[in-house]
Amino acid sequence: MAGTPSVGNSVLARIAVGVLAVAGALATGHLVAGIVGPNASPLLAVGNTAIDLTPSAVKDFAVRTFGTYDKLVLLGGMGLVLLTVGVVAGLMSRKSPLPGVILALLLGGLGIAAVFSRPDLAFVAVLAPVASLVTGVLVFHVFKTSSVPGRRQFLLLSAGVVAAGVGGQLLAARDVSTSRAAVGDLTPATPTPPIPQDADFGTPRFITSNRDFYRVDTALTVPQLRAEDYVLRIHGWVDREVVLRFADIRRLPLVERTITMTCVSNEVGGPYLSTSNFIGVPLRDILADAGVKPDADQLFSTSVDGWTAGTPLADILDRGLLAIGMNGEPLPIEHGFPARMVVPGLYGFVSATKWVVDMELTTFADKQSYWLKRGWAQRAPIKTQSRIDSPAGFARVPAGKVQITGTAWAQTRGIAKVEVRFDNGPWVPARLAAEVNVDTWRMWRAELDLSPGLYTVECRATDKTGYTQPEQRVPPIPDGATGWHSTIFTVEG
Ligand SMILES: Nc1nc2c(c(=O)[nH]1)N[C@H]1C(S)=C(S)[C@@H](COP(=O)(O)O)O[C@H]1N2
Ligand SMILES: [Mo]
Repeated sequence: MAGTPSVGNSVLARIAVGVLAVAGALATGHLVAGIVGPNASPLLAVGNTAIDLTPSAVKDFAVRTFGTYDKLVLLGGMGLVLLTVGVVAGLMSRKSPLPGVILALLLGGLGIAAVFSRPDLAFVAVLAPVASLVTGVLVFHVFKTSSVPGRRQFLLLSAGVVAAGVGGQLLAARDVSTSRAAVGDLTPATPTPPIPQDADFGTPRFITSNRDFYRVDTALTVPQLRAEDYVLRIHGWVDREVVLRFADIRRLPLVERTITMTCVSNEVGGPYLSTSNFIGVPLRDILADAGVKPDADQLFSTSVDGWTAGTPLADILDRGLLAIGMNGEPLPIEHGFPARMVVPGLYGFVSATKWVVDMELTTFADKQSYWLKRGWAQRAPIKTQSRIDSPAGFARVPAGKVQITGTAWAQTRGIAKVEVRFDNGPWVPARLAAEVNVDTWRMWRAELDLSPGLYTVECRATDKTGYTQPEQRVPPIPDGATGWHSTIFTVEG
């Protein structure tokens, strides 16, 4: 046979076998994961483990460079590497399937190890990487012992691979959206007061739509947790453990609160803040049932995906919310369905655990949360800040009266004053929109007659304690950025 120019030995055919093995393995794993637990999909399990093991500096770089697409880039990169390895193994498996089989065993083993390391996966989840491993081995083995695929066979198998992948995706999404739809509208017993007309100037709107609400989390794909399966355990330094299911929470008197959430990684002028009417139960009420022992000073919360946050108990008891709704609807899946925490005035990384399933009453001395271990602060109240929303950077506006609009926030303290200045000139006060409550952002607007030219406008806010945000720029790590936001624009002649 050696040297015979048959299809069976062509380089292209060997490459096809390698690609088919890798793609087939990933797709069958994804399909099985659709049934046993979406995050068991080998690519995702390995990717999520990689994210948790990645040094913070690399993670920061990835987020800065790829923004919201950082996870797609990671998944795509992993896929490319796997395909390349598959191609190499395909080429090497010319005489014997052994290189391919070894590759399948190694990668399958990696998937199995990753699944075991994920806190959100049950034992059955291991079936997903096992399915991948078996598929990989079979593809290499079958195509060596019989013959490599003909074109027709290859097309059929490729179609099968795509169908398995898409099927897995549909299965994963089906369950939880059905569960969320079944929850229906949420009507709070104590609604938030209506938002006054003059709370915003049009853009951005005072209430952020659920779709536009910023999103930040470490999850490679959104954790899929059905309301029916949801269990929240409250334990640690309590008189008695409390276990709440979703139905239990829903039956409690629901309150609604208008709150502006902010991410600590928001740069000066950045987009990571949004406002919503959150519906839920005050954590104070839930913790009263558990009876918190006096020694506890931290509420250590854990998400179904293993992410953790440590929140000062005092803030939790004062104004912490176990939220199940946003703007009248159940929480969107990517914002923590079926339940999350929200604590106004604290950055999300120390307070806003999504898909929260465990709350342990403990001390800061005893337990360290996810980002604390990675160099971020333990205490992280939201800093007084302001942002210019229009004109946009480098915009050209007509001469005459020029409108500068923006946003300011100092959750729990409230905004007292916002000022703007042009080209280092004197500070002039902006007009503030109606205040909704001290836990929300406040819109502002300044109108000035400007002659044609290039302008730099800056803004700064003062909160109700009399504190004015400082000029000095500090980066987000470890406890939030500071500095005045500025924008350059042109007034046309
Ligand atoms: N499970 C989980 N919850 C999480 C996070 C996370 O990575 N995983 N990120 C936190 C951070 S840093 C922020 S700012 C908020 C963002 O909430 P949002 O995505 O609903 O805006 O969620 C918090 N809750
Ligand atoms: Mo955040």
